[in-house]
Amino acid sequence: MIRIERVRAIMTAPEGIDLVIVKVETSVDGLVGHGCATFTQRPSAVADVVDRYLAPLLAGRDCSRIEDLWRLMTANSYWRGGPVLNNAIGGVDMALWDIAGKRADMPLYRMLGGACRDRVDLYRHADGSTIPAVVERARELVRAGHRYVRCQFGGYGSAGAMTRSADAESSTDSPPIAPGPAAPDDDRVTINPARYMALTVEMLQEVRRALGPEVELLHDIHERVPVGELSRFARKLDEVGLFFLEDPVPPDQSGWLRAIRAASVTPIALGELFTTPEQWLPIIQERLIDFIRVHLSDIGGITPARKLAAICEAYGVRTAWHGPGDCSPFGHAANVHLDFAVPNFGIQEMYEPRPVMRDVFPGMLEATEGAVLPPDGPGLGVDFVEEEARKYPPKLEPPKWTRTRLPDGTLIWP
Ligand code: GCO
Ligand code: MG
Repeated sequence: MIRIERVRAIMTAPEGIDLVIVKVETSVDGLVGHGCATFTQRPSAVADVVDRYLAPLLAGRDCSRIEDLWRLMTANSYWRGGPVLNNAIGGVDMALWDIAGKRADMPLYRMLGGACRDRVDLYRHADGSTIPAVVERARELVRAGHRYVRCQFGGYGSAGAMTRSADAESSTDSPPIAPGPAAPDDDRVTINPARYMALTVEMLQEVRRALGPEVELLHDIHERVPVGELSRFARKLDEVGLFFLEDPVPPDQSGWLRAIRAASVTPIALGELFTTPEQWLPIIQERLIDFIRVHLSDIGGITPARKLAAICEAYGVRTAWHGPGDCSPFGHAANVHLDFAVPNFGIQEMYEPRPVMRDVFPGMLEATEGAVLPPDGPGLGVDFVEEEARKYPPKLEPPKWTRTRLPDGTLIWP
């Protein structure tokens, strides 16, 4: 039996975004696994759960009993769930799958049933503070081979969108555009939902005109609009023919999906903020969403995500796992392995990493012409150079964009 010897969390920020990596060492010299436990808003809380609670719980146990260990880690706190506990468990879970793949000398997707497709298509973000800038960026992505492009005008909620020169002044208050959480921002940032919706419809129509009918367009509302106004907005977007509209409602307002569905035919992707089955089961069973886009480590890793994918398959819902900048290459790899293995894959979000990431995470999955090919290394297929990671200490400063307000000062509730 191969035992778990040591479990540790390592925080690092090579791109200025705090990442949390979990490293699991085993009784076999050199046999280690890694996982992503990134909760960039509260990284040290996750690291503490890993180091103080999960490490002693797991030491000495059989590393092959992934399902049982997942249940043990989850039941062990008695009160369960939430992004802190789930990320800690999710990071360990990915590391255990990584180890299982290395032992079998197989890439993870082959252990999960093998490839259902030859490549995994990705979407990247075309962001800009003017409509021509968004169109130009979208064109560049298409020229580089992308078939799916997500378009945002002036950041989430369009606070930084410039339509007249007078707007340029206020553009310094612009909220970050993805992978934005690390960008500077403060409480003064406000969003005007009516302006955002009008500008976004105009922007998406422009992009559609410029790129033609074949490119798939996506847009992230990022829970920035009062829920009662979403039906009208979604209906206006119907003529653009979006691939999907992302995260219209916060997790506690899923009841509004029925109204949006009734008003519009635009497909809906939801769930980057979900952490528990109670949040996704009813809306999948009622077919109120077309795509599930949970963040793998936020729901507890690969073990629960496989089950979620299978439930979605039964209801005709496709996957679109969350793949932002605040997700390490281990998290992106876990997404992609599942993307290959599940029949109901929809699309994968993957941000474009900076070159420094290759020094810290050798072998990280890279995209060519808008897609990733089947990874061939065993397990997740990504490595980790701890000494490099230590050169980029975490900032431990929560991003400020969650302080965004409406013009009257009301806090936005994402
Ligand atoms: C997306 C996102 C992210 C989130 C971020 C929060 O990629 O669709 O909405 O950019 O804002 O992950 O930390
Ligand atoms: Mg999003």
